[in-house]
Amino acid sequence: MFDLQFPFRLKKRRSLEISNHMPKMSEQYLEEISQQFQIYGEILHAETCKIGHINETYAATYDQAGAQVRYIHQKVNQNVFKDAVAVMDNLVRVTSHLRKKLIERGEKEFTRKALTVVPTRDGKSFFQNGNGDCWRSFYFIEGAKTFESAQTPQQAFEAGKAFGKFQSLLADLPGKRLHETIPEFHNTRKRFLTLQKAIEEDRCNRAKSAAKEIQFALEHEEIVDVLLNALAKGKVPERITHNDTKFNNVMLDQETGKEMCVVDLDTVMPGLVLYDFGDMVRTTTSPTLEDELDLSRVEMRMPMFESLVKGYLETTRDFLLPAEKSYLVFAGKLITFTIGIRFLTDFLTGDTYFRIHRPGHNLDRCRTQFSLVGSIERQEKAMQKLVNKL
Ligand code: GN1
Ligand code: MG
Repeated sequence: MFDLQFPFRLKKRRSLEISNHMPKMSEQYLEEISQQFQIYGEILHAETCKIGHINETYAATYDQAGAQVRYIHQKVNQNVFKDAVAVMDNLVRVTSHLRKKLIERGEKEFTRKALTVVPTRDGKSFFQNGNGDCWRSFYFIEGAKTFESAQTPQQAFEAGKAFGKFQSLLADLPGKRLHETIPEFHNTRKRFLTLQKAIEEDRCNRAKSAAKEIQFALEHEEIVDVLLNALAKGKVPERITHNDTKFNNVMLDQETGKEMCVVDLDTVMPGLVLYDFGDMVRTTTSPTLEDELDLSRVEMRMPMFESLVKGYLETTRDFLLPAEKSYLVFAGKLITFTIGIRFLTDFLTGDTYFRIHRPGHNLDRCRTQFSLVGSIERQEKAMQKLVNKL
C-alpha cells in the first residue's frame, strides 16, 4: 500500500517542548505517537494547529541529521468519524491516486500538491493507542499557508481552481465506491428534520434565545429538497467530492499565492459537486470569519464570486454538466443555509459537535451564516446572470 520504508531509528530524545496551550493529555499522546510512525530523527517541539472544529492537529518538528523537518500529527475525532478504518481507507486511496495523477501530469512538486500519509512502523496508515484513539501523520507542506477568509479575488480564484482540480483528478479513481465516512452528510432534509426535533425537545432550554434564527430556518424549508430531488431524478450525478471545501482547507503557495494543496480529506466521498461549490461560496465571498459578530460586515461580494466561479470553471469545464452549472448559485445559498442550521442545532442540543470557544459560539456562527444567506438572496439574480454568461 505504501512505497515508503523505515530505515531509521529514533535517536534518544530530549524532553519534548510543546507550545500553544496544548492539553496535558495530548502532550503525553504526542510523545507516544511520535515514536509510532516511520519518521527518522528526534522530535524537538510541536505546536497545536488551530484549524477546524473537529480533529486535533499538531505540527511537530524533528531533527533529521541536523535538518529540521516538520510533520503533521492528527487525532481523528471518532465521535464524528465513527469508522476510522473507513476514513483511512478512503484517505490512502485518494492521496495515492492524486499523487499518481500529478506525477503523470509531470508535476515536479507532487509532494507539495497532495497530502502524503506517513505510515506507522508496522506499515499501517494510522496508529491506534490503548484508549482506541486514532492518530495519523502527514508530511508537512512547507512554504504554503491557509487563510481563514479570502482577502482578494485572486485568492477566491485559486480556491475555485484548487477544489475543481481536486474533483477532476479524482474523477477516474479506480476501485469500489468510496466509503461514506459520515452517512447522509449533505442530506439537507435530514439536517432540517434534526433541527426540528432539537427545537421541539429544546433540551437545553435555549430555543427562546434563538427565536429569530429558528424562524428564519423554518421559513426556508422549501429550499431543502431541491438538490436532493435533482439527484433523485438523475438531473445531476453523484461524483467524488471533497465535502468540506472551506477556504481554509486549501493551502496557497506563500510566494506566488497560487493554489498548492487541498487538505482535510476525511469527508472525501460520493457527493454532489454542488455541495463543494456551495461551501466555497460560503467561505470565500464574505470578508468576515464564520463567527463574525458584526453582521453588517457579512456580505456576498460579487467580484469574489466572479473570480471563484471562473477559477472553478477553469478546472471543471471538461466534465461539468449544464445542469450542474445551472445550480451553482443556488448551491451557495443552500450550503450556507445548511451549515447555519447545523450550527443552530448544535447550539440547541448543547454544543456537542462543533468545538466552541465561548458560550453562544454556535449561535453566533449560525447568525453569520443566515446573514450571508440573506446577502446571497438579495443578489441571487445578478449572480445567476453572471454564471450564465460564463
Ligand atoms: C467542520 O473541522 P472543519 O472545520 O474542517 C465540519 C464541516 C463544516 C465546518 C464549518 C466533519 O469542518 O462540515 O462545514 O466545520 N466538518 C464535519 O466550519 O462535520
Ligand atoms: Mg473538515
